[in-house]
Amino acid sequence: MRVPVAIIGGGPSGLLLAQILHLAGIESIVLERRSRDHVLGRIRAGVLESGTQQILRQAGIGTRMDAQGLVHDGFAISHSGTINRIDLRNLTERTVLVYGQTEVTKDLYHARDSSGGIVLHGVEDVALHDLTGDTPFVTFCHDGEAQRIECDFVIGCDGFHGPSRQSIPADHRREFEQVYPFGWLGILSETTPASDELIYAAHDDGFALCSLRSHKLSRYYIQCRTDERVEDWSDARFWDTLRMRLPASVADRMETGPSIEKSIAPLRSHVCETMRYGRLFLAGDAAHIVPPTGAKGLNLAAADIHYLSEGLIAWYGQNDPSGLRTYAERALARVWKVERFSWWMTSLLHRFPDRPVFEQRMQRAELDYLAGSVAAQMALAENYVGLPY
Ligand code: RFL
Ligand code: PHB
Repeated sequence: MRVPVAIIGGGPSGLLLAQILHLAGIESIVLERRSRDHVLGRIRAGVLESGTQQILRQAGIGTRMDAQGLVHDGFAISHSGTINRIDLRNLTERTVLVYGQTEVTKDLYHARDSSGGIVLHGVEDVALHDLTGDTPFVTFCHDGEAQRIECDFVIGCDGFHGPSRQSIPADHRREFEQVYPFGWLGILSETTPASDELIYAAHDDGFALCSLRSHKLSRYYIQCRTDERVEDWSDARFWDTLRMRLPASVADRMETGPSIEKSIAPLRSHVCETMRYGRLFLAGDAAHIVPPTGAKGLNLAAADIHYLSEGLIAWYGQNDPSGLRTYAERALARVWKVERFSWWMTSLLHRFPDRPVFEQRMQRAELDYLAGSVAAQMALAENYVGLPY
């Protein structure tokens, strides 16, 4: 089988690229290890920058997002019994949209089905070959049969654990990583959200976040230890810990109920340089991970796909290789800025187990400074709504 573009991974990065290429008349195939139900069952990101919304609209999948997404003009940061609002709209004249990754992925699958594009689910043993030649190929197993796809380009959209990044020889890539000494325990519950806007709470006991998916569906996170298991956390224990970490005015009127999903995510920062090797291009979590505190992972994945699709469209449309040649450089320039912001927000709001007392005081001083300085709030807000393209 031969297809112009072989995409490994059917998460948001892979599906978005397939959709944009389809609109430009470029055929692709998406190879996904998991079932569609599994991909759609993963509860992840919730906040879309305005630039990401624009990319999704241009890709023709903005209708449901615009109808059902919740526009957020600001969010709150609480610490030491105080709550301070970051007024995104006033500070930046921009806003963010609360619309779950699950919904974005659903919209992308729907578009893929409507266009008759192929997503092969349940593929195993994906391997990438001849990446520095003119006709790379991908081998894999599907329905018990060995298969081979020849293509012009292989796009690695297979997340942090996928095989694409590892296919770049070690002496051609440099990886930068920081693993944080805590994770996030998240739950979804059919309860009225504690607040119309997100609340990021820094507390001596640990970080907490109140988020939502709709007026009836709440998403909450609490910082937990990396060695903890979901089974150790009953719903009652989760709610007690969450309430303790929130300002009393919020905790006292909070609706609680059974969780319908509960999971623990480790936190890491990771960047792979380069994002290109011959005819292999990496995008999204395959190339970089940010801790979720700044709500940036999905947005950064959409930015990669924006740059990469421009390069591929110029290659096929005008025989112009410049976009592909500069892809890694362009994408990484944004990646590092977003890594910095996500790392900063994580450091500001979490309790680090071994942080020296002096640094704990620095953290508190920074939170106080942020609460009282429009300039500091502006720096936070312009990153949160998304750096310009
Ligand atoms: P994904 O979503 O991991 O998809 C990769 C796909 O590749 C498949 N795959 C393979 N397929 C074939 N063969 C193999 N050998 C394969 N190995 C893997 C996988 O099954 C999967 O389907 O990466 P992608 O597409 O780059 O998308 C990235 C985003 O999913 C991620 O950055 C965000 O979810 C991060 N994130 C957030 N991002 C935001 O922008 N805003 C947020 O508010 C936000 N909150 C979050 C988050 C991530 C979280 N977790 C669980 C890490 C909150 C959390 C808790
Ligand atoms: C979410 O709603 O899942 C969410 C929101 C904001 C974040 C991270 C996750 O920073």
